[in-house]
Amino acid sequence: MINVIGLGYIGLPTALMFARSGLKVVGTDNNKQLVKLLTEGKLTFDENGLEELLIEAQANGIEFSTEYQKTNTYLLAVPTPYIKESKKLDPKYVISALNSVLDVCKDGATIIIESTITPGTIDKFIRPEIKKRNLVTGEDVHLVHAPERIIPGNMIYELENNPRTIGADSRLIGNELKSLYSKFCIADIVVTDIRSAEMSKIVENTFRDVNIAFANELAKICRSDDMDIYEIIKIANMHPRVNILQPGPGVGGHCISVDPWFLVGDYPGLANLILAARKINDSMPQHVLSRIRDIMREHYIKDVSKVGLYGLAYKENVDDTRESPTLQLLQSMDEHLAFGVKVYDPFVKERIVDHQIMNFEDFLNEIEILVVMVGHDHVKENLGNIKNKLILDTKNILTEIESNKLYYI
Ligand code: SAJ
Repeated sequence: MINVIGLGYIGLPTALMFARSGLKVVGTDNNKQLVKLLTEGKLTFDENGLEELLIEAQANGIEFSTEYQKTNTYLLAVPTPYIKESKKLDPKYVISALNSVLDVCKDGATIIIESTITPGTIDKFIRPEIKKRNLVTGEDVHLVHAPERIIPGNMIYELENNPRTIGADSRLIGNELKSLYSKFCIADIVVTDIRSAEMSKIVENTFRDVNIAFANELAKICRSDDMDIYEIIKIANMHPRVNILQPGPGVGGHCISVDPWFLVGDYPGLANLILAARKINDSMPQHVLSRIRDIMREHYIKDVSKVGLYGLAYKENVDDTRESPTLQLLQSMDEHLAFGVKVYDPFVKERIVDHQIMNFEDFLNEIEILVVMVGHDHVKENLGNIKNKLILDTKNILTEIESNKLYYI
């Protein structure tokens, strides 16, 4: 039996995939309400195909509980937040989950950590906890780091089809885990050591952050000299060895906007390019603000409550709002005492910010300037309803109607 600890964005889909593949799975979370809902077959976040997957996993006997189970395989998918001031990873949830596992696990159990951790976390924080109990890694317990790689919106497909990394102390355990994950993952699975697994995960997300920062910087350059960034990226990307990502209103989500900070925090003075990229991406909401100001001036609009931000999620077609560029922008407006901007997101069903309007029509009736912060399909399906507004399209998704872009007027 496998006990999956933490039933959030990563733990839940992974637990369901193991259950669907025929393994006995118990999902554990300390949130009683979540456990109750899942047991009743209800989900707390939207994801393509997740409902069907839950039904199949339940048919295969998956159980949800607040209790840690006595077994020989554990998978930890608990949050690893970062400490704002030091930019370092805060391992407190992993440590407490580990200790709860150590309280109940069988001799020789394998503990898989899927949560994103910085290089050295297992050596610095996890092994000492095991040692404190006079247990020996490699004998009493085996440690594995198997970082996840799935992208919200396409999680189930990616769980099955993305290559994976297994970091383990011994080849034997690494290969055992490779067969375990092969129950649902049909792509290549690389077995390596724990530090390489830790570092490669952070490197992947940092690579994407740096690439997006490059696009965002180019966008600012192009705006300052009246060039069309989208045309330029399109042409440059026709070169077989160039692949520049897209500029936008900033970088959100719990991964790409967070993981590079771990390298900055852990390697001060060495992570210079990475730090510069983070700063560029973090400056983008401010850049959007200056574009809004341009448009307001140009059209003699003085009342900020006539501005509507479309999208609260951190990216298209998901309801996840963590670190979203819109939230960053709202905070910045707040600091500049610019209150009253309207907000709408078709995926976000709860009111999480001031002046959030829950109905699209009401939202459009209140505003003159529509700022598209997120490229949900919903907005592309409503061109007829929005075409009379002044539009700032920060994602360059509205090609059929007239709109201002981030980078040129
Ligand atoms: N973004 C841009 N321009 C682009 C692409 C993305 O501005 O060209 C923005 C998005 O709008 C969003 C942010 O970047 O605000 C991040 O979105 P994303 O789709 O690039 O990535 P995430 O955060 O949803 O998921 C990433 C993925 N990592 C990589 O692609 C290297 C995913 O595979 C990881 O599993 C996930 O981080 C994670 O959990 O670490």
